[in-house]
Amino acid sequence: MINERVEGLFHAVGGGDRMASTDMFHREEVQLASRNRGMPLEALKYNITPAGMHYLLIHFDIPYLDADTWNLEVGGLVANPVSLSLDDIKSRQSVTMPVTMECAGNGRTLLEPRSISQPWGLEAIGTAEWTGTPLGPMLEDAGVDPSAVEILFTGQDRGVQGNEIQDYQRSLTLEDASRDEVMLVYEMNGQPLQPQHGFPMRLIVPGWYGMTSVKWLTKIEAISEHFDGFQMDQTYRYKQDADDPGEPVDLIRVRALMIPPGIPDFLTRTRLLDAGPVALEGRAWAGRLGVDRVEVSANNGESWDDASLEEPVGKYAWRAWSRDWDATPGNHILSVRATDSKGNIQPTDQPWNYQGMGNNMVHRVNVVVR
Ligand SMILES: Nc1nc2c(c(=O)[nH]1)N[C@H]1C(S)=C(S)[C@@H](COP(=O)(O)O)O[C@H]1N2
Ligand SMILES: [Mo]
Repeated sequence: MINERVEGLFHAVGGGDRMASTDMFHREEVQLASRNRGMPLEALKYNITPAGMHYLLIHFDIPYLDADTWNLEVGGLVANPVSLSLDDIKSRQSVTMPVTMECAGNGRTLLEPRSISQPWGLEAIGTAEWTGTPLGPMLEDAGVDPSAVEILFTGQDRGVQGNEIQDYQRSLTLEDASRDEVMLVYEMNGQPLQPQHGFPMRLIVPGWYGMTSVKWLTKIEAISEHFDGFQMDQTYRYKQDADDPGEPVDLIRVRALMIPPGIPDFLTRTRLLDAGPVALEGRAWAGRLGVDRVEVSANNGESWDDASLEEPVGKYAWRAWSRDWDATPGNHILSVRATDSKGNIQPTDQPWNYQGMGNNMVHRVNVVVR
């Protein structure tokens, strides 16, 4: 379908100023938060996140799709355009891979000021075991023309964002789309995809922030130029202000999260612990890279101690970390930070940007010990 500009149809509570800088949340943000749940951080306990605890991010509506009539068009600059049924795709080579997926907006509400959008704390994360077929061999069978530079992925969902009526679409360079780990998947944790996770089929691009893994996939096209659609060139950009074209948001940045220790206070979620030894634990990941180091601080970052690491759950999945702490009575700020295999370390200060993307600032947890 055609994309179309529409001006002045919708009026957001945030008005023209799409930033907020207090703990007051707009109704629109709360509305998005109840549609797009996060993974409760206690679920960091699992190697593979149970499907019902994995985070969700859906821009428009969840389309109602019938697997019997659904098909996938593979076309554009290819020698052999095809229309594939779900059975056609299931009859191809099958792979199962654990992948840690994170929304690019994870950590957005911790930025000051924050961009008005899906108001994530730190829960836009999950690791699922995805089953499907590698995309590369399918592109080979289609016979992608040498003049093609990108592969464009179109989802069935349609809506309005930034005054533009659009299908949800993202592209990858031919090189990125052809990497071994890129898959078209029809199962999550051994079950058919749930409607909200892209039934009957979605793309999974390990190592990239989640926006690239297009759900409810209906079309794959080889194209001769960079795709400049809304979800590529208007949003998912590291921008400093509204007019800055910015740089594209792409690979997942290194991050560690802690399972909140002790028990929570219902409203504030501040943790209550008894004095004595506490086993602090959590998970760390770095997208396409490995996690080389995780450190924990019990004095708000004045000093850091190395945590021990378990083997990663998969090449593109998180690894568990743990460190014992001797809790003393009083209020403490616990912190955790990770370093990736290229030496990138999580920042102590916010890596602020206009859209609230890629905020991998260290995780801090307030605890009260008695
Ligand atoms: N078609 C379509 N695909 C989509 C989206 C969407 O809104 N529509 N959201 C993207 C974003 S921003 C993220 S973070 C992931 C979330 O995948 P999940 O809901 O299965 O965790 O899906 C991506 N794929
Ligand atoms: Mo996302």
